Amino acid sequence: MLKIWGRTNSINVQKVLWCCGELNIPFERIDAGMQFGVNNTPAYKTLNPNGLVPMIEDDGMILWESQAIVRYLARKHGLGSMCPSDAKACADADRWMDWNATTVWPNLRPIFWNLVRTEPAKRDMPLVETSRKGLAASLAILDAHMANRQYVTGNDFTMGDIPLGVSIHRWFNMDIVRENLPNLGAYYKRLQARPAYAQHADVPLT
Ligand SMILES: N[C@@H](CCC(=O)N[C@@H](CS)C(=O)NCC(=O)O)C(=O)O
Repeated sequence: MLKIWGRTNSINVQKVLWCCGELNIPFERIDAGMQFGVNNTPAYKTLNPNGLVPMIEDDGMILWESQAIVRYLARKHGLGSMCPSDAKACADADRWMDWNATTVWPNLRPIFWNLVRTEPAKRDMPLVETSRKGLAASLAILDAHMANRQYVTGNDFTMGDIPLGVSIHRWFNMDIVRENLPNLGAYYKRLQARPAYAQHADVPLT
């Protein structure tokens, strides 16, 4: 059975858990990271020298990097649906996954870490505000894109929605000023109606 190492409150682990839920892939999960440790043990670092979660073991293969894991599982279990079989449609999903990692996440991460995982007296609020503005500018691009589609690549759910889905959940649930992005709000509601998203991604921020 697929084995997943990672704590359930990690944004990168949530991508993998949600993906498994969408594809009905049975898995065994081992708590690892932060208070659980495990990821810093020599045994773990032999498998993943970065000492980070998530990591999976599937049919004897070890794989780390959340988006590589999502792409692998989607291709293996959801070719033609979660992983579009058409090269152009697949590139479109890939593009939004990369855009999330390179454009959304660098601004989202400092807001999340300061507001959710740092005690008030130690928060870097000027950084939170700069990042919040940068994030809002990126999400305005996504909002405009979502004006005439159900999911990020069109009217079907694909792996392209997974990294964006976990990011927008944080944006909608952090204690920040949010610009009015109605198409993004509708997209979030659509994702919330998916049982696997509700179970693994749309959960309290900790
Ligand atoms: N690029 C990696 C980043 C992995 C990463 O930063 N994981 C964090 C959790 S989101 C981690 O392992 N932090 C250390 C810990 O939990 O102890 C991926 O997408 O998988």
